[in-house]
Amino acid sequence: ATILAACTFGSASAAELVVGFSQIGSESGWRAAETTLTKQQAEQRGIDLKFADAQQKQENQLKAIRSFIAQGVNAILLAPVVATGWDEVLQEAKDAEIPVILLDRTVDAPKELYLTAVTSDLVHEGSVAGKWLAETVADKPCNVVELQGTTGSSPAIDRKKGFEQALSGHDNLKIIRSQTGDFTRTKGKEVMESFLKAEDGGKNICALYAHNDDMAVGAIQAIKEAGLKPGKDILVVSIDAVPDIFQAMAAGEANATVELTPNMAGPAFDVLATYLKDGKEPPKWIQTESKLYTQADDPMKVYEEKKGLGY
Ligand code: GYE
Repeated sequence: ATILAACTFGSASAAELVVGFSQIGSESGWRAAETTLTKQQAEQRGIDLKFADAQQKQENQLKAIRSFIAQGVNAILLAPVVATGWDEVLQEAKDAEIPVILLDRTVDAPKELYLTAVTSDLVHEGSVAGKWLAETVADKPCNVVELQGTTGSSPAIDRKKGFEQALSGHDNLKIIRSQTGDFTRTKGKEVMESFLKAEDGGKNICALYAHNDDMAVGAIQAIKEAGLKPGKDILVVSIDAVPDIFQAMAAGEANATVELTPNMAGPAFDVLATYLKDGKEPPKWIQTESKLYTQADDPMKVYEEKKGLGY
């Protein structure tokens, strides 16, 4: 069922497309940029984007998807807040012949229930961060604290896995505390404060690994308020490469980040147009790049470059 009778299989073009986007929320600077870019990409392609912000609640995403199905949209974009609980609603979309494209996170559901997933290699991101830390500390004993992303989300699960894989074999590196900061600055600061209190004011902590830059920026504040130097007393490595982490790097308060592009919608809309035009199924995974940035990469120059890209 589609909104526009004219928009039947094989004749759909971007000009006629109505796409529902179930976005998680705006918990981080990265996600806000993804939303901005998705709206820009839809605008440029003449796509009518129906946007729904779930305030980080899965039940709101399920409601939004069912509403999109009832509206008879031509396709659905879904950034799934957690990895489980999607099979039923994805089956309903499939039964309604509405293709679903996953953005930036994956789901534990049969692959035939969605058209494709546009994501980075989340395990690889964690291992890039872990390898950087292992090389940086060499064989010095280093107690690591970890701020995890949203509990049950594929990035929290996979970034933890990749980081631990990179640390295996380096017995001098030990993760002594690990807790979710829900990908937000506020929670990242709060949890880092508790880590510092629990670890003798932070004297016992050599490094922080945060699953995203926003939690790292919050934690940097907590480290400073505890009278320690982030980036020196406690090394800081995170993921996303949002502008603010480059400002922290330029100030010597953060050390490394792994880049995640916020432009997931561009590739998604490209494969969707091809699929709707001639039924050509894309691969089930469209992988975006992961690049390591450190203080050696002229952080303020990168900051300026990033400022224009949706941030
Ligand atoms: O790293 C974080 C956002 O799903 C991979 O979600 C994405 C993550 C990203 O909250 O900033």
